[in-house]
Amino acid sequence: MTEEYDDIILADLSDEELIEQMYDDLYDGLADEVAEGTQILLDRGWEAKRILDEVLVAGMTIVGVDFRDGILFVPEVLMAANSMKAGMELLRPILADTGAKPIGKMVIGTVKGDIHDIGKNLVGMMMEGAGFEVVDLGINVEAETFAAALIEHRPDILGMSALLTTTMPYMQVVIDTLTERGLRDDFTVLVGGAPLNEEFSQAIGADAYCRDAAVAVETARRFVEGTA
Ligand code: B1M
Repeated sequence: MTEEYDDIILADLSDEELIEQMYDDLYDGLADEVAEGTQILLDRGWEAKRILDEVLVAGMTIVGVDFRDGILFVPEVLMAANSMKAGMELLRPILADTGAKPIGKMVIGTVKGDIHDIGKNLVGMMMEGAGFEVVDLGINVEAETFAAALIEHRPDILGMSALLTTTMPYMQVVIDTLTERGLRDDFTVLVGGAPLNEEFSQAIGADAYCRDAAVAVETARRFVEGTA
């Protein structure tokens, strides 16, 4: 998909052309261009959530398909991920902007062995936007670290993310650790990530599986309000 970009002026493109170009720029790992395109769409009045869903997440889905099919490899996908993050950084203040008092607190992290963090970051941003205080433990988080953070921060919700079939079972290790410490019932445990499903969530003793960031927000809200 690599093309010559020198004479493309993003601001001169129509919305449709710009989005196509941003898919290409994301695919090619051009972080500055993805950020510029994101800013142009914001300036044209696009809602942050729409840019996220229709441009950044959709663009990353194209990358994911070619990664799966062996057309793209880790270094290229890493650059694509960094480009997506460059766009997300511009959306973060808008998505996280809520004048309201926090309605709850969440500790979130990607489990041990797993370094995928885009989905987790997105969940964190959307949770902040919905009025939650979010403590992000980052990637590759051990059960002990989760337990220590829960004791320190006393959140309402623990959120765990895993993108690999090989790392999702570690969520069970975390839950077992909390159970051994007598902490499990003090928190709502929400889990998410592409390879998970509701059945898995129930099998490991989580409270709910969240298909995406919007579902995570809705589910967290219901648990905090006691309507789950
Ligand atoms: Co990886 N990778 N990757 N990768 N990577 C996947 C996940 C994969 C499906 C690609 C593929 O084959 N099609 C595949 C997993 C296969 C499997 O296990 N079933 C895979 C693989 C195999 C690998 C490596 C093993 C590759 C290798 O080294 N040979 C390696 C593993 C590294 C490790 O973690 N130990 C690896 C590495 C990488 C990169 C570093 C290059 C990069 C990550 C960069 C980063 O995150 N900073 C990367 C990427 C970018 C991907 C894909 C292409 C995109 C993931 C993503 O960011 N999606 C991915 C393919 C794909 O999913 N299409 C792939 C966008 C994001 C918004 O969606 O993360 O699903 P997602 O999050 C969603 C929901 O899942 C949910 O809400 C989010 C927002 O709506 N959600 C939650 C997520 N977490 C939640 C937590 C919650 C609630 C909801 O808590 C309450």
